[in-house]
Formats: sequence, structure tokens, C-alpha cells
Amino acid sequence: MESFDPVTRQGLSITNLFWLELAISAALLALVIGVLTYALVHYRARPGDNTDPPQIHGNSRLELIWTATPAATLAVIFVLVVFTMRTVNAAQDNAQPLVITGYQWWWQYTYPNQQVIAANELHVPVGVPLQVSLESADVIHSFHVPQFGWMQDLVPGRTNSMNILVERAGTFDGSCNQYCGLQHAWMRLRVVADPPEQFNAWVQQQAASATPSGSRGEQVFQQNTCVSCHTIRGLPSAGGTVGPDLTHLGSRATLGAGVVDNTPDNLRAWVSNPQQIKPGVLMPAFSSLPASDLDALVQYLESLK
Ligand code: HEC
Ligand SMILES: [Cu+2]
Repeated sequence: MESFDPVTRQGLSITNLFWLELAISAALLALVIGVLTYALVHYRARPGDNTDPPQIHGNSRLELIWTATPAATLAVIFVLVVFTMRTVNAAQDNAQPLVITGYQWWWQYTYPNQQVIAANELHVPVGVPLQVSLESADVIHSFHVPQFGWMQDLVPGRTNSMNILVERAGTFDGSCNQYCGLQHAWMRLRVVADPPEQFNAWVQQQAASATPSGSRGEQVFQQNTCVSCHTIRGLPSAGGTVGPDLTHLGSRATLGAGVVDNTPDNLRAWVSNPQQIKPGVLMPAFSSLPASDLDALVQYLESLK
């Protein structure tokens, strides 16, 4: 039912169109059933009457009516659809850019104006128009948050766009809606829509780099191949872009695009064998890390708020 409760201005106009079309279809259905019932009752065969009923072949008035009515109905719906599409696609003044990139099997969000890169948990300001560009790093994905009221594909080699104005604060779940490989079903996302002040506070926190501390966990991270796939801003050697940016991992609610909650135990299990949690995942297992190193690594990653 979430699709019927849109929280974006664009989704609302699509949902309104849906209700209007449903009402038009319901009225037509009622009309057809009414006429059919009338005909069945009024023209039923009477006992003892074996003559043919009057034939309507060649009745141009009737034929005109049943050709013109559906044509006019479709013409009205066509105009409504064109107007709705124009509303949905209309450029928005002062729109903030946001880039969403699909990866097998997680989401990257880039806020170019704020120099922020986040993953899986999408934060958006309420009441601020967004100009969203959708791209893919590998195969076709589809960005679908039912309560946004519409969705858009992410296609390799091209940039799709989506105008969004979220009108209500809240948390809205979504997922990839285009089969994109083994873990397609675990390519979830969560949208957190906050009033602008709260959103700005989040952005400021996300824009900050990690402060290198030389802790054991930080060393373990840098001494392993983590750095060739993951970025932690602030650690010069950690600039990989194959996997999610981990600069603020500790502030996310889930790991692996929603597959498990972000708890120290789950993070430990994830790093030592992500395949067990998300079979097929494009991250190798680190099962040979000594337990003490693993503990230090987990503690370090969870401290990255
Ligand atoms: C070959 C590249 C690669 C290497 C090496 C790698 N990762 Fe990953 N990592 C990934 C990918 C890809 C994902 C996203 C998986 C998904 O959600 O489908 C990921 C996800 C994660 C996540 C979950 C992030 C989130 O926001 O959900 C954590 C935490 C993580 N990796 C930590 C590590 C650590 C620690 C190391 C080193 C011990 C490491 N990774 C090594 C590719 C890699
Ligand atoms: Cu996908």
C-alpha cells in the first residue's frame, strides 16, 4: 500500500492520476454492467415467443456511439498523462544535485555540492528540490522507493535523471527493482528524510574526514587489501572505490545494503566471511585474520561515526 501514500510532490501527481483513471474505469465498468443488465432483463426471451429479436447490424448511430466513447475516453486519459508527465519531469528551481550510483549490490550517494559520499542509507532534506542523476557502475539497476511514487533505472554508460521533492519527514524503505545478479534481493536502501537543519547537520558530520590515530585497528585496515577497495577519507592509503566508502561506517544502521544490522558481532562476521552473510558478494573473506586483529579492526570501524 506504500505506493498509494507518496511523500514526493512528483509521486503525488502520479498517484492522483492513478486514482482519477481508476474512477474513470470504475464509472465505465458500472455503465457497461448497467446497460448489460438492462438488456438482459428487458430483451430476455419470453415463453412461447420464438421469433428473432430485432437485429442491430448496420445501426450507424449505435456503432458511432460505441466507437466514439472509448476513443474520447482514451483521448482524455492521454491528455491527463501528458500533463502528469510534464509535472513530474519539470525542472525545479534551485535544485540540489545528488548522484546515485548502482553497484552489485549496494548504492552509492554523492552530494557534489557538499563533497560527501555515502552508501546505502540515503539522507535527503524535506522541502528541498533535488536533481538526481542515476548511474551504474556495472549492470542495470533500478532505484525504487515505493513512497517516492515512481522509480528510475540506472543504466551503465548513461545518466538518467529524476526530479524529487520530498514533502514529508520519515524513514522510507526501498530496493533495487531490476534483477541485477545473485544478491539483487539484498540491494536494499533506506531513505531518511529530515528537516533541512537536521539534514545539514548530517551532511557536515559526513563531510568530515577520519582523524588518523595510529590505533591497532587502523593499522590492520591499512595493512590488508581493504584499502584497495574501500575509501576512508583521512587515511591517505585508503582510496579504493570498488566497495562502499567507510569513512562514516559507524553511523549506518545496516551492513551490506540492509542484509544485517550494523552491530560489532555482525561486522566481525562480515569481515571474516562476507560470503556467508551475502553469498556471491564482491568482497573476499578475511578468515585468516588473527582474532585480536579482527577485534581491533571491528572496534576501529565502528568508531567511524
Ligand atoms: C575486492 C574488494 C574488497 C576488499 C579487498 C574488501 N572489501 Fe569490503 N566490500 C567490498 C564490496 C564490493 C562491498 C559491498 C558489498 C555489498 O553490500 O554487496 C563491501 C562491503 C564492506 C562493508 C559493508 C559496508 C556497508 O556500508 O554496508 C564493510 C564494513 C567492509 N566491506 C569492510 C572491509 C574490510 C574491513 C576489508 C579488509 C579486511 C574489506 N572490506 C576488503 C569490496 C571489498
Ligand atoms: Cu540492482
